[in-house]
Amino acid sequence: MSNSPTSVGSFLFDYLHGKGVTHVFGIPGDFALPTFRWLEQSKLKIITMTHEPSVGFAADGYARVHGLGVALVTYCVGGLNMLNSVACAYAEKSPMLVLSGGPSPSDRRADALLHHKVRTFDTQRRIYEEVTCASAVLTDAETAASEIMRVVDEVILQCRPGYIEIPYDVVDMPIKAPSTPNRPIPTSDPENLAAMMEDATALINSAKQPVIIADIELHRHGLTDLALALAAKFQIPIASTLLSKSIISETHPLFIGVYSGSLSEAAVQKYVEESDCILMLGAFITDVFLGMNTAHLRRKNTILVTTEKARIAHRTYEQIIFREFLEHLGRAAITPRHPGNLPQPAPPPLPLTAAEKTAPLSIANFFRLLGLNVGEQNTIVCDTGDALLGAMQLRTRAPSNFLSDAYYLSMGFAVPAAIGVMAAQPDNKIFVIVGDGAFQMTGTELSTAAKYNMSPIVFILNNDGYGTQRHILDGPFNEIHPWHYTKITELLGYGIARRVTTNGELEAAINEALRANTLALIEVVVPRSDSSAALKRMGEELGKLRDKNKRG
Ligand SMILES: Cc1ncc(C[n+]2csc(CCOP(=O)(O)OP(=O)(O)O)c2C)c(N)n1
Ligand SMILES: [Mg+2]
Repeated sequence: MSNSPTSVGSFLFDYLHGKGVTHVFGIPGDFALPTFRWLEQSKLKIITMTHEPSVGFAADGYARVHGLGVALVTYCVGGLNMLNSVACAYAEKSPMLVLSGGPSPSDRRADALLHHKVRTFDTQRRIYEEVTCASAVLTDAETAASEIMRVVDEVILQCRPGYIEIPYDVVDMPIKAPSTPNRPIPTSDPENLAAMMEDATALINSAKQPVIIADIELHRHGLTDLALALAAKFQIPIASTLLSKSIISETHPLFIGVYSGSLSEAAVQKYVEESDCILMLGAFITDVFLGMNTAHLRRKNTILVTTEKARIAHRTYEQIIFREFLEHLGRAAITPRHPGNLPQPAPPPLPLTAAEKTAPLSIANFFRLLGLNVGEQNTIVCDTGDALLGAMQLRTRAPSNFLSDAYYLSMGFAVPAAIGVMAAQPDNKIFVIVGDGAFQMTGTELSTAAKYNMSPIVFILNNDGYGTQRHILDGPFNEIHPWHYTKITELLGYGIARRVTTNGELEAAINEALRANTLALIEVVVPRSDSSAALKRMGEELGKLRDKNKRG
């Protein structure tokens, strides 16, 4: 791609194609239509959706399993509508690119009162600055190609969203495609890295029970295999977090379970919190990581390394490149461990007994039956609420086949994110787990599954309202209108739907859904008072915290 005549639009989509992008998610509008035309003529496929928040979640879901997701929307009404989804991608480090149509340079000069304009022509870009790592408005065709490359490369490097606004006329302008610059690869400060390796080796070698918490940055930056190799070499057990669940195969012999403070299984919490050397690799130390601040971790026992931070106990090390740290640690003089009896996170689920088949459903049995049916070709996309907390105990079968917005925790993530996952993994059967409340936010995006003949299995956990909120503070505000969820397939004219209230009915519905070559929606009715063990623990811990605060 060098110095050949092209146009801004053609260059943009060729460049994205070269970065491995196969699909773009979007909704058109007049400012974006010319860009849509270039997209349609490119090698990329278009998936048009029903609502911009869903476009953002779809691009994010695609990015989480494929790398670099792209959303194309129109100016302000589209871009600003999508903001929450982009904020989610920013908070959870997902590499997505926002392309927005925009006014032309001559509109800007005339200061016209153009439709969709909010306050100034730059309002949308300025708002996006808070949720992106790089942005550009392509008002000048001469610099458009280098600006596109700068933003896209930064998104890939930082794994955070980027923003490119494309004026509706500039996109058609002819340009010469520049040659792709070679970016220097950043390196660590050698002395700091040597000092850190010495301190890390000493702490690990002196520890009785080292443990690795493998968090999401490993996955985002393609470093999971390096972490896994050093864990295997030195026989150090590994936990994941809610956000990184399944990046390490949950059937790996060194895997001990999902850690999230007191929300974890007791044995996992005990193992991690009794450890005298916790290697937090790529960790976001958020309140969710800390089990809603119920964790008991002592900083003197921790090694924290991310793309942004390197710290051992109370000492920080400047300019340490995460990849180099992992490579060096893998070669360090560390004595391999004999970890002995490790916590067994989730025992293999037992099939239903005859008596259990007619019993009413519970959240625990929903996850048990799911566990019996999840295979290597299934990717699970989870929404916020008990869908997520209950899934903590679910043992997945293949690496990186579980995703959720487990830190930003925006409801409405799962159904549209699954659209992105299905575009990226057409051969996998996708399971969506979503609460009734969250489904009411973006569930109608199943329209897009119908439009593109996708066949997910969507489990709506119907506990008659905002169950999670009820554990924190109950009131009439946690009630929702009870929908006839199974009517949605009728509305769409696509798919099959079942409402199940017993274990046996759920088992039959799952079997039917696995065979169906279409969308299968299963409304799983559970008692209002029921919840997963993790949600019960969260309610108890929050209650204790409230009592403590009341006592002052
Ligand atoms: C977009 C958004 N709005 C509000 C919330 C606050 N919130 C967190 S959980 C929850 C209730 C979720 O209800 P549902 O999807 O039915 O799941 P359940 O808690 O019942 O398992 C709410 C309102 C949120 N996380 N995201
Ligand atoms: Mg609910």
